[in-house]
Formats: sequence, C-alpha cells, structure tokens
Amino acid sequence: MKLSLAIAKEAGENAPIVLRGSYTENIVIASKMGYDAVEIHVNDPKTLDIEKIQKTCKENNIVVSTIGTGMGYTIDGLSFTDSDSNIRQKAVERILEHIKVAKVLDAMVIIGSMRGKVPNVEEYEKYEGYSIYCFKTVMEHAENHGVIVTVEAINRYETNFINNVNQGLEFIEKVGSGNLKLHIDTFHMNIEEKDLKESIKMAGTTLGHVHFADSNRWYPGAGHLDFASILGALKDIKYDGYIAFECLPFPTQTEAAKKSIENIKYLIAP
Ligand code: LER
Ligand code: MN
Repeated sequence: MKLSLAIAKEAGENAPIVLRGSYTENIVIASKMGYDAVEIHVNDPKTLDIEKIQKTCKENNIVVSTIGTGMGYTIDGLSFTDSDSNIRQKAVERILEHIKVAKVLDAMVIIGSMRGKVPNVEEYEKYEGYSIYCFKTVMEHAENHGVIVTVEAINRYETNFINNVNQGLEFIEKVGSGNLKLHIDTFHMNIEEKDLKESIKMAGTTLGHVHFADSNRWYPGAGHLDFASILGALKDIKYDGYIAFECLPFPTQTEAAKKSIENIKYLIAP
C-alpha cells in the first residue's frame, strides 16, 4: 500500500486538505516526509502547470496518485444530477479536462461531490439516470485515455446519493465500465457502515482508492477509528492501491501531514 497526501493551492478553513499553498513546494515537502504520492485537488485543471509538477515529482521521486475534483461542485456548483442539462454538460466537460491531465500525470480521477445530490427523492430514478448518463459519457473518454475514475461513497450529511459501499457497488454495476472503481473514505464509513472490515471485504477487487481520516476528520490517531483493523481488512483483500490522507490541517498543516504518515507507517510496518 502506497501513501499519498491531499494538497491544494487553496482550500476552505474546514476543508479536509492537508497541505495548502504552492503545489510544487508541497510536493517537495510531502516527498521529504516520506510520502509516495500526492493527491492534487483543483477546481479548473487547466490552471495547473503540468510540466512543472511533473518535473518536481521526478526530481523528488514522488508521483501524483489522484486528482480530486470536488471543488468543481463546491466552488462552481457543477454536478451530474443538476436539473439543468447545461450544468450537467459543464460538469461532464470539467471531468473530461481532469481526465486529460490525469492521463499525462498517470493519475486517477476522483468523482466525489461532483456526482451530485438527489434534490427530490420522489424522483430518485430520474436523477440517478442523469448521473449514470454523465458517468457513461466520461467513462467512454476515460477508457479511451486509459484512465481510472473512482466514485466515492460520501456520508448522508454531505449528499443523499451513494452513501455507502453497497450503494457504490450497485452504481458502478449500472454504469458498466471496468475503469470505474469504488473509492472509500474512513471518515464517511464511520458514519455509514455497520462494520468497516466487512464493507472493505465487500468492496474487494472493485476498490480503487482509499481516503484516510479519523472519526473527527483529523489525522489518523486523533480520533477513535481502529486503523490497525482497517489496514488488516485492506491487506486481506490484497489492496495494493493508494491510501491518501484527506484530513483537516489541524493543529497545523505540517503536523497533520507528519502525524498522518507516522501513525500509519508504524501500523503497516511496526
Ligand atoms: C471528498 O473526498 C470528501 O471526502 C468529501 O467529504 C469532501 O467534502
Ligand atoms: Mn474523501
């Protein structure tokens, strides 16, 4: 299992992005702390200086694991379930831009908040249909570019659409693309799953990406989640992908980044 760290140029005070500031400076910092990868969160991927990021990664023996796209929703309000077809189209176009960048960086693309919410549960199937249609469109491009896309199960207080592993697996089945993988996040799982180990087992080979944060969204070790047991379940299913730390930058961003890797590396290889 490889360890990655969520970074962004800027993020809200309570957004779970660990390092904020210059992408390249934070890539160097993450590498020095021992991370294998960074997870780049960005609203408009066209604003990224890809060549500089690639050069910095190469020089520092680190890679980009994933591109986080949620700012497309939180900043620009783009989602796959919007009632307005123009917004859905813009959301698709934004993800296609992420896929292009991901191909160059050999990274995966995360679809979390941009899959949207269901504004009227009585019309659940209609909104789910909008999302499936958007996913099918982006997956066709992802397949052509050889890019893996992950759909993240997110807790009920942030969305009412795809909250747990079971719903995620059912949704992936409906989209029907081998390049679409399930993405779990321990913070959300703590709210939604009855038994984290059983849910990880259920995800099995469909699991494509993992976010680690403790029960309070701080770095692992700052809350009450049992990361030894979670890592055991990931080992049991032979998960060999990335674990990206998506935690609040508390008490400071540097300390959150250091404690995340320290506390989990110790559990992987005590
Ligand atoms: C995104 O990965 C996520 O987990 C969301 O909770 C962020 O709002
Ligand atoms: Mn997450």
